[in-house]
Formats: sequence, C-alpha cells, structure tokens
Amino acid sequence: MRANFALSALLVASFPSLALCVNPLVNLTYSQYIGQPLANGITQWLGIRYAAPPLGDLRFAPPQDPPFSATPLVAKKQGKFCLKTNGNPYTTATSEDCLFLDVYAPSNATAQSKLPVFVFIQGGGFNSNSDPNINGTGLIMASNNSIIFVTFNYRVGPYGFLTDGKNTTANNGLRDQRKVLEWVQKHIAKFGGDPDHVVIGGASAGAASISLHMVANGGIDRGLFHAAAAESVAFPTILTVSESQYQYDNLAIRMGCAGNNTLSCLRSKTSLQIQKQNTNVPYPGSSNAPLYMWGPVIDNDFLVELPHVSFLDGSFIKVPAIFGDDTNGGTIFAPDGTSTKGESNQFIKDQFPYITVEQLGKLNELYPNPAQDLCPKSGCWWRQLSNVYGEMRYMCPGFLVNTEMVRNGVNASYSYRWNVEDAQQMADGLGVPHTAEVDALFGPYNTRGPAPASYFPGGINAHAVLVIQGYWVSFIKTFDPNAYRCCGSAEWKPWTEKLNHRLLFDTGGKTSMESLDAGLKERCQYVDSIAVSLHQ
Ligand SMILES: *[C@@H]1O[C@H](CO)[C@@H](O)[C@H](O)[C@H]1NC(C)=O
Ligand SMILES: *[C@@H]1O[C@H](CO)[C@@H](O)[C@H](O)[C@H]1NC(C)=O
Ligand SMILES: *[C@@H]1O[C@H](CO)[C@@H](O)[C@H](O)[C@H]1NC(C)=O
Ligand SMILES: *[C@@H]1O[C@H](CO)[C@@H](O)[C@H](O)[C@H]1NC(C)=O
Ligand SMILES: *[C@@H]1O[C@H](CO)[C@@H](O)[C@H](O)[C@H]1NC(C)=O
Ligand SMILES: *[C@@H]1O[C@H](CO)[C@@H](O)[C@H](O)[C@H]1NC(C)=O
Ligand SMILES: CC(=O)N[C@H]1CO[C@H](CO)[C@@H](O)[C@@H]1O
Repeated sequence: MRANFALSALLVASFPSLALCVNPLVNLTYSQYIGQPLANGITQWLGIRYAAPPLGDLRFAPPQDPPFSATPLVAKKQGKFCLKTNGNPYTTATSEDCLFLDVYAPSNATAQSKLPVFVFIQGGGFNSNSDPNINGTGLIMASNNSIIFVTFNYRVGPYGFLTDGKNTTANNGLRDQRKVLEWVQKHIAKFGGDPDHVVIGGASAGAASISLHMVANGGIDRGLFHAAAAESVAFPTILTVSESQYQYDNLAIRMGCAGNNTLSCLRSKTSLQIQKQNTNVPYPGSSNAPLYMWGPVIDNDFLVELPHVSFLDGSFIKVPAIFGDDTNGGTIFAPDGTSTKGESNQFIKDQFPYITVEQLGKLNELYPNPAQDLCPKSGCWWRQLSNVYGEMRYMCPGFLVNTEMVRNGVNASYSYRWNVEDAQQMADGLGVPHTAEVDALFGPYNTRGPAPASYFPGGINAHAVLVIQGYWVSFIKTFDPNAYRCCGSAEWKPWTEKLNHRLLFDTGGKTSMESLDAGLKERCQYVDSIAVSLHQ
C-alpha cells in the first residue's frame, strides 16, 4: 500500500514534465509517425519516408516531397536500403523504394529542448549503402541522452548518379542527402532537436559527401549544417557530365535501350532488369573496372568545380570540422594478391584513369617496396599498393581540407589517426583498416558489424569506444572535441598551418598528439600536386 502510494505520488509529481515530453506520435504534416520508446530512455522512429518513392518517372530524378498519408504509421521497422552496384539482383534487403530515415531522440526531450542534432551519412563508395540501420542509442547514451541522431539511406549507383546530360538531373544521390538536411530543418524540432545546431557526420563516401556539401553550388551556405565530422574523406575521380556519358551509354546499350529514347526505355525497365546489368566497366583508357564507377559529377549546379580546386579557392562552407583517417586506409581495397609493381600501377590507373606513366613512376619512387620477401600469405605488392591508394584517395585529401580550413579562417579544424589495433585485423594483414572507428563511435553492437572483437566490453579496446564517443559527443554539442572528453584522454589540439598535428587514437584507448612525419608530408605534397590532373 505504502509503496503504491509513494509510486502514485511520484507519478503525479513528475506528470507536469512528462506532459511536455515529445509524444512518440509525431505529426510531420504529410504523415504522422508513431515511434517506439525504449527501456534506455530513448525513443526510436524507424523507416520515416523523407521523399517520394523514386519510382517510375521519378527514377533518375531529383527527390520529391513524400506523399500524404492520413492514417498514422507505425515507425517500428527500418526501410529497405538502396540497390547496390555489383550486388545480387535477387536480394530482398534492398529496394528501389529506399528513401527512408531513422530518428533516435531522448524520450524526455521536449519541443523546447533544442538538442544538438547529429546526422550521419553512411558510406559505400556511392555504389552501395554500406552501413544502413546504424543504431543511434549507443552514442546518445554516451551523451547522457542530450543529443538527437538521424541516419538515412540515399540512392547510389545508376539510381543516384546516372545522367545523360540532357533530360536528367545529375547527382541525385547527393540531392537525396540534401533533402534529408532540409527535412531536418523542417521537422527536427518536433523531436526536441535544434535545427540551428546540426552536425553532419559520415565515413568514407559519407565523408566525401560532407566535403561535397561543403563545396556545393560553389560554397553557398544554406544553413543546413553548422559543423562536420568526416571520417576518411574520399577524393575519387570526378568526371564532368560529358566525360561520364560513356557510363550512361554503356548501361543503355546493355539494357537493350539503344535508340532515340534511351531514358524512357531505361525508366520502363524493372529494377530487377536493371540490377542484372548494374555492373561496372573500365574508365576509357584503363584495363579493368574501377572499384566504384558511378559517382558525383561536375554538373555546373550541385558541383561546379573539382573539390580539390574548391578547397584551394576557399569556395566552401566554413564550419568547425574534423577530418581524420585510419592508419591503413588502403588495405581493404587493394587486391591482396597484388604481386608485381605492374599490378600495383595498373590498379591505380584503373581507379585514376587520368594518371600518366611519369606520375606513376614518381609514385613508385615515393612508395618503394623494400621488404618484398615478408609476404608469405599475400602478394608482395599488396601493402605497397594499399599505402599508395590509402594516401592518395583518403589520407592526403583529408590533410588538404584540414589546411584549407585554417587558411580560410576556420581555426576549429581537427585531424586524427585511428591506430587502434585489433588482433584479428592485424593477423589478417589489414593493419588498422578503413573506417574501423565507425564500430567504436556508435558502439560495437550498433553498426552493421561484425565489429572487431577487441571493441566489445571486456576487450582490450573497449576503452577506445568511450574515448572516441567522448570526443564526438563534445564536438556534436559544442563544436569543440574537448569540452566533454572522456577519462583522461589527451587535449585534441586544432590543426594549424605550422603545426600539422593530429590526435592519435592508439590501442587500448590511449591518446596523444602526433606530428606528421617528414616522409608522409613529402608523399602528400606530391599527391596534392597531381590531384587536379587526376580530376580529384
Ligand atoms: C498535423 O499538422 C498539420 C499542420 O499543422 C495539421 O493541419 C494537421 O491537422 C495535424 N494533424 C493532426 C492529426 O493533428
Ligand atoms: C533527460 O534526462 C537526462 C538524463 O538521462 C537529463 O540529463 C536531462 O536533463 C533530461 N532532460 C529533460 C529535458 O528533462
Ligand atoms: C537499438 O538498441 C537498443 C538498445 O539495445 C534497442 O532497444 C533497440 O531496439 C535498437 N534499435 C534497433 C533499430 O535495432
Ligand atoms: C555524462 O555524465 C557523466 C557522469 O556524470 C559526466 O562525467 C559526463 O561529462 C557527462 N557527459 C555529457 C556529455 O554530458
Ligand atoms: C531517331 O530519330 C531520327 C531523327 O528524328 C530518325 O530519323 C530515326 O528514324 C529515329 N530512329 C529510330 C530507331 O527511331
Ligand atoms: C583564429 O586564430 C587566429 C590566431 O590565433 C586569431 O587571430 C583569429 O581571430 C582566429 N579566428 C577565428 C575565426 O576564431
Ligand atoms: C525522352 C526525352 O525526354 N528526350 C528528350 C531529351 O532531350 C532532348 C534535347 O533536349 C530532346 O530532344 C528529347 O526529346
């Protein structure tokens, strides 16, 4: 009796504040969605449509507003993710109808909370959705339930990046992402979020997307985001619309659509028919298909210049930003059978078709391969190629952005290296591979996985999870990674033109600041010097 009385007194006492909390049933005006409060004090809304299904005439078209629905929709299930290139055409995990987002918010947030918002752009080389369905509760709990998390799918491969230069808009996959950022502006306050405090995050092509939103339309700031945290930014080959015409023509030919009306022919096919032909072909002049063929193009609208040039020119949105990378960013991409210098060079040529033989020769000088006999389980040029590719495509471009930020007046420019070694990844020869830290940032249970065993509670790198979450939560809340950093971790000092230093995340969660060594600086100086000729 006594206990019951105490309980009801407690309920009455807390009722006024409960009444203010965001209702799990959120009215987005075009639809109402019913979220699901979880035991950990967070409510999740899964599978919210942020755009109309991109089907029929909307295939290869920019995203349109979502349709109206009168009955409230139960937001309990994630949407399917987008069709990938080189995928199994019969998989049911993906669908052409894939423009969905998920929101995670503290259940006690109110419409007045104005919580910082973290919008994460997953990677996948613009040809797949590599980490759909990230669970935001791990990072939100690391913030003591004081941030909101949004994750989403966007179109990739031909669905996101096909253009014929006449009747289609280019870069629709990036336009999907922008549609999400506009959605956040319109609706996130209804979940307790602050539309004037939006941090965009992303890994790999997601980080590349961040860089492209920064330079989009020549760097016009639409107020869609206020800080950015980019993990392993990719600077791929960027073609103009006309240079990419061969991709369109090749698909049209293989689909049996050659003729006067290729676009309506392509739109008349089922997605299964397209998926059966959704494969890559070599860049003109290369021997083999690149890892990722479809991608952003210079369309004189969304993209007006090569990203490298836009950053050099200062034509980008100037917000506090983190741009960092993993120690061995190339290992998961370079074929582990690479056993000759010729094979190494050919792989680079296949990804960067504009590279010259002189430039390849210079790269061979800068990346010698003295320890060729230490490779019993792999080709003896695998690690050499991994180093070239990892630095050209990811690490050096990241430093370029760090530097151009500062040169253009943004002092809050932070760099890092994730060097947290996991025994299995080391044994597999991967070193500390591309985007490994994503599993730590969200917590090892919360990504597509499987996360490295050492990141789980009790593992030697479990502490590194708390450490990276501390920095990210700080940055998301204050645009400074140090404000709430965790448990004795190092002060993360900003990048300066003079001090090219970065935060080093080490095994076990140890942290320190490190300066770039002379060899890395020299290699990146050369890589930067050829970036424009490579169309990066
Ligand atoms: C949802 O919001 C819109 C716009 O404010 C309003 O017209 C509509 O009546 C609301 N729906 C419900 C069910 O409250
Ligand atoms: C929500 O709960 C967290 C702790 O979980 C607390 O720090 C925060 O102040 C609460 N927010 C509101 C608006 O009550
Ligand atoms: C996210 O994690 C929480 C805590 O484990 C769980 O309750 C929730 O259902 C998860 N959400 C999804 C979409 O898996
Ligand atoms: C979360 O709470 C812990 C324990 O009170 C505190 O040390 C930490 O700074 C808090 N973090 C944030 C982001 O509020
Ligand atoms: C394509 O258009 C041209 C010019 O309008 C016409 O001469 C030709 O017959 C058309 N070809 C086909 C296959 O319809
Ligand atoms: C950046 O740092 C410089 C040197 O400390 C300072 O003069 C300048 O005001 C800072 N700029 C901003 C935007 O904070
Ligand atoms: C299918 C379609 O709309 N085709 C049009 C593409 O654009 C050219 C040039 O603007 C038109 O002539 C086609 O009719």
